[in-house]
Order: sequence, then structure tokens, then C-alpha cells
Amino acid sequence: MKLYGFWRSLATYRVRAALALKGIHAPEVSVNLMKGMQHQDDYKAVNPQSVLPALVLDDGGPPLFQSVAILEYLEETHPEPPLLPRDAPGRARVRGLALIVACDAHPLIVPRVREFLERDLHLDEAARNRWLQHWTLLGLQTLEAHVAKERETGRFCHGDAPTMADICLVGQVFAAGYFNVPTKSVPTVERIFAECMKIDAFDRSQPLKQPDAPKSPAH
Ligand SMILES: N[C@@H](CCC(=O)N[C@@H](CS)C(=O)NCC(=O)O)C(=O)O
Repeated sequence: MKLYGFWRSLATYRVRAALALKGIHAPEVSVNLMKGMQHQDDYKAVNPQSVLPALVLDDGGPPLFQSVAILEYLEETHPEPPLLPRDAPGRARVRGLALIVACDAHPLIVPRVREFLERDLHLDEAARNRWLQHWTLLGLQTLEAHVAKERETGRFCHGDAPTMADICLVGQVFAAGYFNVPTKSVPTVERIFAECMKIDAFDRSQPLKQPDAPKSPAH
């Protein structure tokens, strides 16, 4: 397997973390989003949507795309350790939590949306930051509304082992860090994030620990 990704990409982080949790080795090819390399023809041949990540399998078939679809593929082909609960309602809850991030919150802060706000709508930096902070915090607050009150929450989003929900939650907390969003109003999310980051697979997969990341946190 080969993973196309970028250190700062939170959708890549989801797949990188799942690979690490499942002990699957997949070398990463860096596609520099800050330099617009996702729009180059050689990457478009891998993923016509010009977004990261993409996972190339060893079977010569077309690359896999969309991080959640890739997580599902990894779960089906490498079931241990499971990233979904065994019961159907539990799986629906975990997928729902994951999709709050992957379908509703994260898509509003990706580079192509930020570029549209700046170049086409001519929003100044303050207005763009307001946008990023608003949608990032709303995603976190929506997660908090579930995990703070539902009895299925344990050490992690669902019980005492990490699932796809935690993978997505962790990325959303990193988004808060990117855009200076305070997370004090989401204490259960903060607690779960801290639990996840105690796990080596989450820690070594995090953005600033990637080989293509800048050496200093200022980026
Ligand atoms: N829903 C997609 C999101 C993919 C996505 O937007 N990835 C970002 C990086 S996290 C990207 O490559 N953006 C490029 C751009 O917006 O131009 C997924 O989960 O894979």
C-alpha cells in the first residue's frame, strides 16, 4: 500500500492513524497542499478530485479515495483491532460521530473553501478566520453534545477502545489548534483527545511529527 498525504492534512491523519492502530505499513508520498501540488496532473491521475488522502493498493486497482471510505476498507480487510463496535446501534453511533466531523465540519475549512472565500468572495483575513473558527467550534460542540451525555461514551467516544469516531474527533481538535479555537467549552472532547494522544499510533501519526512537516510549530 502507498498513502498519498500531507503532514497538515487532517483527512490524511485519519487514515494514517487507522493504519498505525491496525499495524499496517504504508509508505507516505507527500503532496504539498500549501504549494497547490494537489492540482498537478500527476496527482489528478491518482485522485481526480485533487484532494488528499488517496490509498494505492498493491492489487493494481484504482486508488481508494475519501478518508471515511478508506477507514471502512481498512476495517473490512484488517478487522483487528476493530475500529467499529460489534453491535449495529453502536456502529451507527460511531459512524454518526465520525461523520459530524468528516461530512459536516471539516469540509468547511479545507484549502479550496478558504481560497474561494479569499479570492472569489474577497473576504478579509478577519472574516475568513471568523468563518474557520465558527465552523470548527460548532463541529466540536456538536461532538461534545453527544459524548458528554450519552452513556455509551467511555474512556473514548464509544466505550474503552478507540474507534473511527475518535480518529475523526482527534483531527477536529487539531483543526482547533490550527485556527486558534479555544476548546474549554468542550471538556469531554478535550478529555477524549488526551486519552487518544496517550496511544502511540495517534501520537506518531500527528501532523507535526510527519517527515514533511516544518521543524518549528510556526507554520
Ligand atoms: N472528504 C474528504 C476530504 C478531503 C480533503 O478535503 N482533503 C484536504 C486536506 S485535509 C485537501 O486535500 N484539500 C485540498 C484542497 O482543498 O484544495 C476526505 O475525507 O477524504
